[in-house]
Amino acid sequence: EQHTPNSIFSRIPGSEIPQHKIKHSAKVTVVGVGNVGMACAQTMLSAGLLNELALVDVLEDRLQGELLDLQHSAAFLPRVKIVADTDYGVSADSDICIVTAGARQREGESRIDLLDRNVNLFKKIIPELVRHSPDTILLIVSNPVDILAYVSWKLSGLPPNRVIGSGTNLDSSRLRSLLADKFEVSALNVHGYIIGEHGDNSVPLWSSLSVANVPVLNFHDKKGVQYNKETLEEFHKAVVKSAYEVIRLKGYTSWAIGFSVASIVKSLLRDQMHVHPVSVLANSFYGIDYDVFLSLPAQLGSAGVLGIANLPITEDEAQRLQNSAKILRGMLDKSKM
Ligand code: 6V0
Repeated sequence: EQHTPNSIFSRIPGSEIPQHKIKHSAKVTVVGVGNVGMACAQTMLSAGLLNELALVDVLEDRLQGELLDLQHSAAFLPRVKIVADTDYGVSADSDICIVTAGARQREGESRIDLLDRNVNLFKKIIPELVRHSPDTILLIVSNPVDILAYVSWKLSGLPPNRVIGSGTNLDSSRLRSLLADKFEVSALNVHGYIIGEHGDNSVPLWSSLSVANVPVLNFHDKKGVQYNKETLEEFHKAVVKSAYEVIRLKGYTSWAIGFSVASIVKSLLRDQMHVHPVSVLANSFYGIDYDVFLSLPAQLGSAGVLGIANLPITEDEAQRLQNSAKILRGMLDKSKM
């Protein structure tokens, strides 16, 4: 496979030749009907993206309660078939399977122990999903999302274009909304990516950040504040802190991740070819030469990941990205995969 860094997009080696299918009927499964799973379901339903929604969880009562509650909204939504079961048969023939199931961190539990518990859950969940929907795209949301996306790729046997983690799509949106406030402009006109690991070790790309195509680095805002690297790093810190702040205040995060997932689902189902920073198999991109999942600017369509944008990034940004990759690979090597 030809990997040409001087083209705008390159396909992930090992991915399928994309078929651009217009789907007339879209089925999505959500595994895990907790705060995040239900925010995803609600946002996708409100956006009118689905013809069928399947919910799967291990908690029978919660599942049936959420099913009834959603079904009672029928008079306010386009017609959607909604089904729910603890049995994965209900997920059959899904175009996309979203996994938000997860164990929560116990007091005193290390990240790696939590990871091993989640890996054990995924060993049951992923093969079941793929058995019932061999043509599906997996969209992983559970944390640590980059690690679990890699685990899902391995467990599923799917080509890499059909395994995606929600990654830094959310972190990037948080950054864009902060800057939109400062520059008094729509967040849609703030163009920029946070890539790498979702969360604390994510990598902001200041060199390509722009507002309405004006590069932000070294420009001034209305109050005369110059946006140098140091100022911008404060924004990155605020982005990282904001997730903890939401959890401190309301106990979990849900709405923004719900909208983030719905935006990814829209690009996939409607073959939008839109670029999202999401977690993908990063081997052969940006100097990473081993298997690891982390967020890169990825073009998404009905075939999943169509290509990775070959953004020119600085030495420093590349270094941070490669460090992020090393940390993730180290966690994978330590886990009982
Ligand atoms: P939650 O409210 O505890 O929901 C988790 C759900 O998973 C519960 O309903 C469980 O019953 C269910 N579950 C557990 N085990 C299984 C299983 N084996 N099969 C099916 N269902 C199961 O958690 P919440 O919804 O708040 O968070 C879910 C996950 O999303 C966590 O891992 C979070 O860390 C992660 N998030 C990821 C984000 C991202 O940006 N990637 C953002 C927010 C949260």
